[in-house]
Amino acid sequence: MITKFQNLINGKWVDSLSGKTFENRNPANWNEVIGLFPSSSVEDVNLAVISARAAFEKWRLVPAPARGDIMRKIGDLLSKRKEEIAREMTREMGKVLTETRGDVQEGIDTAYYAATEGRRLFGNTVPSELPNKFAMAIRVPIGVAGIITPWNFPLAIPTWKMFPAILSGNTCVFKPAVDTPKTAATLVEVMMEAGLPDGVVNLVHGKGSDVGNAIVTHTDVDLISFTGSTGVGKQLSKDASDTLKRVSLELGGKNAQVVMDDADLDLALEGVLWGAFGTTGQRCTATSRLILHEKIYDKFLEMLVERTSKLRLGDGLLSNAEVGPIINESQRKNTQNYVKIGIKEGAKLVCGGNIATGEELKNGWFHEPTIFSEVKPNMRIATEEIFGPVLSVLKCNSLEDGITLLNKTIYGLSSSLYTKNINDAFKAIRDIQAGITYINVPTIGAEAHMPFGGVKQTGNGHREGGWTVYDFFTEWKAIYIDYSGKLQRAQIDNY
Ligand code: UN1
Repeated sequence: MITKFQNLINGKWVDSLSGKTFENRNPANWNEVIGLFPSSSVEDVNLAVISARAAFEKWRLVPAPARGDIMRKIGDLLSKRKEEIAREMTREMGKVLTETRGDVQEGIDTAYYAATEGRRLFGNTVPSELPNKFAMAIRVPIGVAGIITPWNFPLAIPTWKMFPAILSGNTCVFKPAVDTPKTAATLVEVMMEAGLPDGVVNLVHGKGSDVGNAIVTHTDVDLISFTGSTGVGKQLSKDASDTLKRVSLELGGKNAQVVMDDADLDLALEGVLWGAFGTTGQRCTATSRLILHEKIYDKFLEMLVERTSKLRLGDGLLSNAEVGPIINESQRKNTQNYVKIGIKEGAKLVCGGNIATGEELKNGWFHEPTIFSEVKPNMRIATEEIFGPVLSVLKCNSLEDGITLLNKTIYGLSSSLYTKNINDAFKAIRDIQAGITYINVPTIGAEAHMPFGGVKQTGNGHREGGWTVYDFFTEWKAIYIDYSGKLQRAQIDNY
């Protein structure tokens, strides 16, 4: 018996109006169906937006500390259910259990941060230029937020967006990726159980071309927060411009780790293994390029290939698995395609490169962790986001050269430098073009209370995480109160 899931609109679980559904399968074993989910369309989105708009008129009046109390309960409930949600997430999208536990933890951290922000949401008071006049600026909620999220962090990323949105007094229409609808349903269930009023969060399952597009172009949706590919982000930005929505885009990356000749090589090795092959390379923060100083190039490459070839592929629920499957067939094809491109471009395939075989792997979308050496900066495998377990290795001859190579990309999300030289570290912090720079840390592992986002074509200037995301989900209102009892004209009566 296959479980059938529903949308959540105005606090009620409902089918899509068309009654159509889509299937969700386990990427480690495609014979296992996780469930059937509504294949929704524009009419379902319209109902969700009506619900969110009506809820907004009440929710915006709830004091922010009281909204924060609900966030705290959400954090408590997620903590209680952490293990269960992590297991279900691994079954749904494949990454290994230690990582899905981390994903849930990131959601818990975000909930507790939001809870405390309910007692901050600081504004500013400033002196007026006129006597007996008071000036302040406060943050106000904006309205209905469209939340469109990817499958690689099926719990954490929706919480990065929805918790600050809701804490700030907005309401949400949430469209999760079609590969991870179950985790999204669990998250929304937890949010409702914690006491959110009906309509504050609405969940609409379905494709980006149907549901996503309907949200983006809807005249009564005020803002969009999207994480996904740069291609989709660019189109989304155009589609949203007709209604002049505020849009936050978190897009692609081609993140590099630079290893200098003075680095602790064992540490740098652990870093790149985790950065490149954690989440099977499917993070926007994944290490996709490794830039090695020429003096340690051969030695480090040898160490890396030896360790990478021993990484254990497997169902993420098994305790010995280190690398799970790729999310789906088309992403695995995409990875295979880049392997072909790399070979054709003349890079040297030194590890992996194939679809994984083996009895326990044969029904999943597994792919060997793959390394190319002798990669040149202009090759497609050095410039395009692959979003799979493929690492391109380049050579540099100095810190400056390493940073120039690192910056040679249209993206700018995460970056990493391994060195023991403090002067080099600070020069790199100054000159690397990225939203996140790690020193002696891999390119992955951002913490929930820090700004998260990138420069160049990784985004459009907004940040998620910490205090910075609240700038996106609130509008500034400037307030003047004159208690002089007479008309005082700014810029005129005082000069
Ligand atoms: C993503 O890849 O989209 O920094 C998010 C990290 C995680 C978040 C990644 N905390 O790798």
